[in-house]
Amino acid sequence: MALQATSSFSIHKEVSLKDCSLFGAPLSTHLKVNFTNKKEFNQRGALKTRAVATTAPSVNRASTDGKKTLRKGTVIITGASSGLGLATAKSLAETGKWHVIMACRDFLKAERAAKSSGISKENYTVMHLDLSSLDSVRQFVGNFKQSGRPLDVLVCNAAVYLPTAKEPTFTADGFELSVGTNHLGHFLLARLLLDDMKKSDYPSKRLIIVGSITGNTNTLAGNVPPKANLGDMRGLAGGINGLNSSAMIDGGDFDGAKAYKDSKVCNMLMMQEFHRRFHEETGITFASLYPGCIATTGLFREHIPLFRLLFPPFQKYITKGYVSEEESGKRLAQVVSDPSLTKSGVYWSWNNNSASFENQLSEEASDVSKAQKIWEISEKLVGLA
Ligand code: LMG
Ligand code: NDP
Ligand code: PMR
Repeated sequence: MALQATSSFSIHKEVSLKDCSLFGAPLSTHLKVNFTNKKEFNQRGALKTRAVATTAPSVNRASTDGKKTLRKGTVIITGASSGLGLATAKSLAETGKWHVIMACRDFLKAERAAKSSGISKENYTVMHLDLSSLDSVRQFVGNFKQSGRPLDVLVCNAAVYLPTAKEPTFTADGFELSVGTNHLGHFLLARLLLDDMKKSDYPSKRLIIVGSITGNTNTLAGNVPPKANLGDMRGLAGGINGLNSSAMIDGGDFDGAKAYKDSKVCNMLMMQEFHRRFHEETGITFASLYPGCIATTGLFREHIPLFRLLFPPFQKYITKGYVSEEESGKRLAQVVSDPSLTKSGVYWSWNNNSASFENQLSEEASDVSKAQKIWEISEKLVGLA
């Protein structure tokens, strides 16, 4: 069965209403739920087991009481100036175990956001990154490498959503803005930073790409029109530039909401393709997630005011899919650092008790040949092949 989250309908035939949580009914038992015992899996506990196995002792530093402690991890979070990214940065920073690189397009906004959410200075650094420019992505990678910090976890979180746009807009390199930013910018970033992650001696290295329920057509939310559909990817192959090709991946007419959902499908497919290509060789954990419906974030800034007014109560009281920014940040922080979430190739979701479980992706979002094809086309578009 393909329940996307407890907070959503599955549209699978066998699922009855009582299996769904739209109206708060309990989760059916065949859902694989991962109840994490936080005390059992705290970072120290993980270190004890890992310290034996690791061959890279520099991650362990002797503390005053003679016990070894894990060095502070370094995590890059794109789009950490608001919403989910900011909440995750806060959640990780306040553990004192992470240094967060806030990779943001608006330096001042990010600094202000970090300060006003009370993230202490020693736990974060803001670095400029505009994902809608491949030059900026390369520059960011250069700057990060120069900083001399190791890279332990990369979180591809930033996104734009342009549901009311009548005409496409484009990145500096001429790609339709939502797919160009959410998918292509992140694809180049992750590819260029993979080597740094390989080199890191941290016990659990992770590359996380934020996905969403709305890109998954095996759910009710994924069936609200316009639906994600990459087709045969002729538009992507043509450069999604609206000139000699369509601005849409499938080659169709421009639709901003669809472009966003398509970009999320690309995000989820790329996570799996990274897993297939690099997990065994590098030991890096590749993961994606649906953090819940964070109906109050800046993601909906371009939507009409009436939608912004009604969407949060609709999600809170009707679909029950709503989560606060704080709760969503805790969820993503778990995928970054929880020692029990090290499985690679997984798309995580949470049930109503906020317990994580491995969710099923839609047919398209788990299509191996599409993933391979997008990888190859994207390599060409961002200048890697
Ligand atoms: C497209 O439109 C746009 O064209 C495109 O530009 C882009 O924005 C895209 O996906 C993004 O959407 C989709 C459009 C058509 O959807 C809407 O316009 C609906 C907006 C819904 C958001 C808010 C709904 C507000 C409802 C009122 C709630 C008020 C809150 C009160 C809380 C108080 C509680 C005590 O969408 C469709 O075509 C819909 C097709 C899907 C049909 C599924 C129908 C299932 C119905 C499920 C429940 C709906 C509510 C029932 C109310 C029950 C009352 C108790
Ligand atoms: P927000 O708009 O609050 O956050 C998006 C972030 O991305 C902002 O910090 C924004 O920067 C940044 N960003 C946008 N464009 C660029 C760019 N060109 N370069 C660098 N950064 C950029 O939205 P959310 O927090 O809701 O979204 C975060 C992630 O969560 C996205 O991947 C989204 O798809 C996903 N998601 C969200 C859901 C929700 O319900 N909100 C549900 C499922 C998934 P700035 O602050 O400068 O605008
Ligand atoms: Mg959707 C049944 C559960 C459910 C869930 C969990 C979401 C999540 N949505 C659900 C249902 C519905 N939505 C229904 C029944 C409708 C028709 C009334 C509906 C409509 C709707 C709109 C118009 N929903 C939306 C929109 C948006 O513009 C949002 C979007 O598609 O952004 C791409 C959105 C979302 N609904 C969600 C989530 C998580 C989103 C937005 C964020 C995202 O996927 O990143």
